Amino acid sequence: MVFSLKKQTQQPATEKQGLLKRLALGLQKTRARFAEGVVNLFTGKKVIDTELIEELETYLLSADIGVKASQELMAELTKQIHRKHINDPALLLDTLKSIMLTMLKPAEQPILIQSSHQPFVIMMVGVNGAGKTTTTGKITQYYQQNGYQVMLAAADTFRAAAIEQLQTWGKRNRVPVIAQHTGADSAAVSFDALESAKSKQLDLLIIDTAGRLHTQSHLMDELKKIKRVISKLDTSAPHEVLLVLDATIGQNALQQAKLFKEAIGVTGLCITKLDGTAKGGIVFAIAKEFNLPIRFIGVGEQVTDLQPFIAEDFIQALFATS
Ligand SMILES: Nc1nc2c(ncn2[C@@H]2O[C@H](COP(=O)(O)OP(=O)(O)OP(=O)(O)O)[C@@H](O)[C@H]2O)c(=O)[nH]1
Ligand SMILES: [Mg+2]
Repeated sequence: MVFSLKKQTQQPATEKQGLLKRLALGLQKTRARFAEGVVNLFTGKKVIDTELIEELETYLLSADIGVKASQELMAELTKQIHRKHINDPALLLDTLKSIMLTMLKPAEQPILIQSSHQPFVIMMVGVNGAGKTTTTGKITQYYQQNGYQVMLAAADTFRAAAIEQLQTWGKRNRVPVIAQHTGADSAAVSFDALESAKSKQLDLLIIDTAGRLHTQSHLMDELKKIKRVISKLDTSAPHEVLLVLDATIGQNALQQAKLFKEAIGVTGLCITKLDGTAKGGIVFAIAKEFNLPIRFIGVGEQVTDLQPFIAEDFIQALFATS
């Protein structure tokens, strides 16, 4: 049986409104640089001419949407202008939004937690400071609220502070954290955690790993070792390798995603710190360049600032008017 959320509860409208508000707040910087400029451009011009098209492209690039995604958006927009005989710039906005939505939609794929995997194992990976541990904590709460029993594994054994940071999240959410001493073998910690989660029949095990550069091959090998060792207990584990990408690095995120994907087989992405950047357009570049689901996005420090990626909500928040 496959289900995305255990408790199939209807999300109350007020809660949904609250999340949309947080999302809009989190995308403020990208909206200020990009969306507001585009809206002004479309409402301020009388005709659709080359100048307008060029200005639009500049806005797209300034938000780090990237060359490939910008070109595709522009080509599709030009096509629709001709096909639908649009000659009023004010009518372009809805067309642009719907083209953007089409680009993002394939990346909207929540993690499908399968009850046949007990536990379902998520492994968090990414460079230093991308937001892996914080995201682990927030995801824990998200899944708990949806009826799952969660366990955490402190496989970042480099620093004592890293273990403590995860333990704090564990205490906060009242979930067990399997940890060893600093310098312990991260694969051994992960193995122990999976064994324990299995015996306790928990639903979800999240393994927090140490930050590493995609160029450090010995550290990438360590991730491969974790995968190899836990697969001895469950041949299908890990069921999700979630790459956490920091949005503030803009286009560099593309290179990170490419190399992590090649090295260890990433199955999903989480894009954090969208609140700290005007480069939120990177979400489009990532959706365009990679055939990878964007599972979650982070738009702030609070727990509700980590949200499942929903393409419609993202566009709505990006162009929110107040
Ligand atoms: N503003 C903002 N800050 C975030 C977001 N996600 C994470 N952070 C912050 O980013 C910083 C680094 O987060 P960590 O979770 O410790 O990052 P990490 O990837 O585990 O780092 P290492 O373990 O050192 O590799 C923390 O101060 C987080 O609060 C986000 O969506 N928005
Ligand atoms: Mg960490």
